[in-house]
Amino acid sequence: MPEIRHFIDGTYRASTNGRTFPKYRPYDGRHIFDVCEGGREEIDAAVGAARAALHGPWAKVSVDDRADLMRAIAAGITKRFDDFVSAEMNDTGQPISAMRHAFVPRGAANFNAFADLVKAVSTECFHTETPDGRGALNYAIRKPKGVIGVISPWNAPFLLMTWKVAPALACGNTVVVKPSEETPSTATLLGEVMNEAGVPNGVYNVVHGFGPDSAGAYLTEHQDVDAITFTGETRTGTAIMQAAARGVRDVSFELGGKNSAIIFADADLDAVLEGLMRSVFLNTGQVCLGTERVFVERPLFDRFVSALAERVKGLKPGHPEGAATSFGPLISSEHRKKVLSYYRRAEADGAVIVSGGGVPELPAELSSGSWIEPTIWTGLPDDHPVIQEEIFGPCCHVRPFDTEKEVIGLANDTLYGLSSTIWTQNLSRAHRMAAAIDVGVTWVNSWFLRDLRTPFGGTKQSGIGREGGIHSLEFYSELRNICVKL
Ligand code: NAD
Ligand code: 6OH
Repeated sequence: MPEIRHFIDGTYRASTNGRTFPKYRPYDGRHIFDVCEGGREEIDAAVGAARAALHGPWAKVSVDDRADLMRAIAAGITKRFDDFVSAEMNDTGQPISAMRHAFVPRGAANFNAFADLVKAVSTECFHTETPDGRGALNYAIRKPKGVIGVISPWNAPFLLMTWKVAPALACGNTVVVKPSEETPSTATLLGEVMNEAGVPNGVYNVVHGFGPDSAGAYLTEHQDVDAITFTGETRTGTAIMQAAARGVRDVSFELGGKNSAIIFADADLDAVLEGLMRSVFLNTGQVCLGTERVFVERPLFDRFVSALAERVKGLKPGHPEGAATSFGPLISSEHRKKVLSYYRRAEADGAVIVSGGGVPELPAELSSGSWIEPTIWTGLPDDHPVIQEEIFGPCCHVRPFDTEKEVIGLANDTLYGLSSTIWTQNLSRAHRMAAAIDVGVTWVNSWFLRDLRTPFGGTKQSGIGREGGIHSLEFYSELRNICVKL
């Protein structure tokens, strides 16, 4: 049985105590490898290596040379493209096309984007008047923040991990990554790319394990970690924030969402359907930006619901490399239990099940995978858990609305504030609505159209801080002011 090891100080190693845990492949339930489970010893070793590199060879690398290394890492990912694609596909079970066209290229793009950005960023400078008339010059410099703890989730593992590692390294920090226990492979493979690119030992480290009482918690508690960047559930963010409070360490949080799509009757219905098929069902609904609440202006409601249900019939579950496959499994049987609990609750509480609602039949070789049906409901009350809680599955509830004011109230009636989509041909209305919906990211007539220079993050319980462009550079560096009396 192959084993996924930690990557510490440029070397792959097992846990000293020999502990491992099994990884089951989501599409057929097969035990495909074991993963070393890190404890305090591995976290200490990784944080120690990161600290030594920070003050050692890495400190001497100029911004230009760091940017060149970022490009070399991106090129290394592209050179090993197929390896990253198959590693991510085995971990997540998602169709290979999503790996090829979205998730793996975006990993490389993250490094290229921050190679550009870190070279272009300026700092403030003020000429300050003084009573003696000679003045003073105030200017700011950027320094790395230090050792960054990176804790990442399983839903788009390579994209989300590199979205943090790339700016952290570009700013001169060193990192210890704790990938999700469900998706350890691409973070591990990236170690080889780092070594080939010539990144000094200790700059990029990976320790595997779980959250509480395991590598995740030990990393966040470690007092030699200067800041923590985390993507995952809001509940986990609360625990990490408590750990970060000791030592007053900074956090950047990308958390859960319960995102809305608001569809006006004047919208281009084909574009809406294409958009919603992606925003509800891409990655089997396991996207933080995904739509689980759909509000449709009443004159379009019936037509929209039946047209969406018709399109859902075109989603084909199957082997991730199957030519016809367009729909993958959920990440694990445990996550399926959670999603199915919402399916049962919706049914028990009288939802109209427009499509799906259960577990599909698959051929014998795939039947032990964590498959689930894409599901559309209508008719639930606004305070129902299906409408209030993040399900993180391939499902949405569709509800009619009559006025802008009403739908703004409905869309904002949530603890979350990550993203929303607004579909209309009336641009004034689109701008008006976008400003009124309390989220970090709004897409008008599109979804998940990303420019890596823009601020990305959530309001309310969807996160703290923004990443992307200058906002990442702000988090991953310390701005220091220097005042020189002239
Ligand atoms: P999760 O919170 O269960 O786990 C994320 C990571 O945190 C894993 O590596 C896990 O091992 C670790 N962890 C868990 N408990 C910990 C603890 N006490 N201390 C330290 N580490 C701990 O999230 P998940 O289920 O892997 O991912 C799905 C969630 O992520 C969803 O809620 C989704 O909305 C969210 N997400 C948000 C964004 C965003 O940009 N806002 C992006 C992707 C996913
Ligand atoms: C969540 O599942 C996807 C998040 C996407 C990003 O963080 C991004 O930068 O595109």
